[in-house]
Amino acid sequence: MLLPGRSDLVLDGVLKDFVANGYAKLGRVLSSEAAAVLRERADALMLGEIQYPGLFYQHDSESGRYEDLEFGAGWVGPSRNYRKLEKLELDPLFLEWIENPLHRRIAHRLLGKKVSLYRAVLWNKASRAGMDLPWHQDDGVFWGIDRPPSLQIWTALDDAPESAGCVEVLPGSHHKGLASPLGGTVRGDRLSEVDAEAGRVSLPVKAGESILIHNHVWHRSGRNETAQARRAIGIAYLAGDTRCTRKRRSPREFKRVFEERE
Ligand SMILES: O=C(O)CCC(=O)C(=O)O
Repeated sequence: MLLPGRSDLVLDGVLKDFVANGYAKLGRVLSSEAAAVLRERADALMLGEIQYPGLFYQHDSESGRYEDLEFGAGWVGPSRNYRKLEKLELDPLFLEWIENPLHRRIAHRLLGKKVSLYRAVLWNKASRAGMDLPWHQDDGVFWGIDRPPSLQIWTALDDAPESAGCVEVLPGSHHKGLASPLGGTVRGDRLSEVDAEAGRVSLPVKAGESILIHNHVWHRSGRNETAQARRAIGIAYLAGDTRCTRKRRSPREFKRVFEERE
C-alpha cells in the first residue's frame, strides 16, 4: 500500500518535529491505488455491504453539532454520514495499512520494541456535512490505560483542504500534558488562556498524505463544505506493555501489532 521507497523514509527530522511540536507531516506515503481501495472499503463498511461483529459506528448528529451526538447508538443503517468507525483492524485491508513497514519503523522509534494498537478509526465527513469537532486531546480517564499514549498516525484517503475540514493543531500544546484529568474536549477558559484561535495551524493535505499527531496536542477539525467526502484513518499505537486499567468490565487486551526480536 505504501508508495515505492516510503518504507525507508528518513525519519530523523520528522520525529524531531513531532517531539517539538506535537505533530509532523510525513508527506505522501499511501499510493493512489491503495487510497482508492480503502475509500471503497470505507464506504462498503458504512453502507453495511461488508459487516464485522464488533465494528463500532458513530453517526453524525442531525444538527451537525458535536453537542448533539448520540453516544451508544452504534449502527443505524446504511449511511455515508457516519462520523467515525472504530476497530478497523477487523478488516484485512485496513489491518494491512495499520501494520505497514513505515508505521512499524516509526512506532519502534517512538514506543520501543513491542507495540500494540489502541484504536484504528475511520474519520469521515460526508460531502457538505460532518461537524465542527472541538479542540480536544486523545487521552484521559475514558482511555483507561496506565500511562499517557503519545503516537497517532493520521492518513488522508481523500484530499482534505481547509474547506473540507482538515485537521488543525495548536503546536507545542502537548508539552503541558492533559488540560483536564478527564481529557477529551478542552474547556473554553483553557482555550482563551493560550489564545488557541490565534496559535492554530491548519494541516491541509492531499489524499495519501500522513500526519503524526501526538495524543496530547490540542487538535480539532471543521465541517466539510466541499462536494467530496473527506475520509481519513487515524491509528493510535501504544507501547506494548501498556495495560488497561478499567475495572467495571474485564480489562482490554491490546492487539500486538509490532514486535522486534530481542
Ligand atoms: O480527522 C478528524 O477530523 C479528527 C481526527 C482526530 O481527532 C484524531 O485523529 O484524533
